Amino acid sequence: MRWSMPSTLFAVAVLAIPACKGDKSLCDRVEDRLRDCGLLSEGRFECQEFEIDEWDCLVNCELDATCEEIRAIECDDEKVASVTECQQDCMKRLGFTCKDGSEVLLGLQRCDGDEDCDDGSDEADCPTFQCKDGKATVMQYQTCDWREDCDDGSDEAGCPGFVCANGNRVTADSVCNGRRDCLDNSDEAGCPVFTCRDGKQEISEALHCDGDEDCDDGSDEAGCPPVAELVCPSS
Ligand SMILES: [Ca+2]
Ligand SMILES: [Ca+2]
Ligand SMILES: [Ca+2]
Ligand SMILES: [Ca+2]
Repeated sequence: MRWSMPSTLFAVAVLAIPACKGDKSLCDRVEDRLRDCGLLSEGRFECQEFEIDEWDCLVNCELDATCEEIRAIECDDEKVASVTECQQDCMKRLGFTCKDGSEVLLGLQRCDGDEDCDDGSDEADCPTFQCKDGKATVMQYQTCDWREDCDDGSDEAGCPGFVCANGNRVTADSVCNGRRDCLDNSDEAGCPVFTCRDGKQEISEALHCDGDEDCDDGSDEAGCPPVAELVCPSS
């Protein structure tokens, strides 16, 4: 059986993922666990969250493991039976098993318009969306995919994201990220700024301590905490 995702804690930070559970975010819990086990260097833990139930479940399996087991997985790329079993259970419960039983996919790979199963069963019997004007029916996965598939554009109406001043839509995380995502730059309007050491140049606060020098004098990266890295004992 094949699995379609890597599943190590540190990959969370690199791949950028999951949802919140309880008071602490998954990223915080991953950071705490890696630190408790002495597997993380000092510094800012770079980790981004987004919501995939399976990922949350997969990571939790590893969070429950002992430090020794986590070290084996993260540093030595070893499989730990109890963690693997737990993760296979996550995929069975939350994922989609191809009809021919050959593969288990992430739930979001079901009806996403790409055939991921060899037998194409992940794209069979998928829901459709009726355009508001009643003229056409498109696939559900074509709603909120940033392309107008209905003549009246109703498949893209009311979708999440930020609507630019010119009416275009960009993802919610485009707002105040220091990059121009709307052609009219309205996604960066009124965002906090960082003043470079020369006192003249201003850049987006989002670019302060982001690892790249954006001020001409590089002062936006001066005195920033280092980025935490995975530490593997040499023994
Ligand atoms: Ca698919
Ligand atoms: Ca669309
Ligand atoms: Ca932006
Ligand atoms: Ca910077």
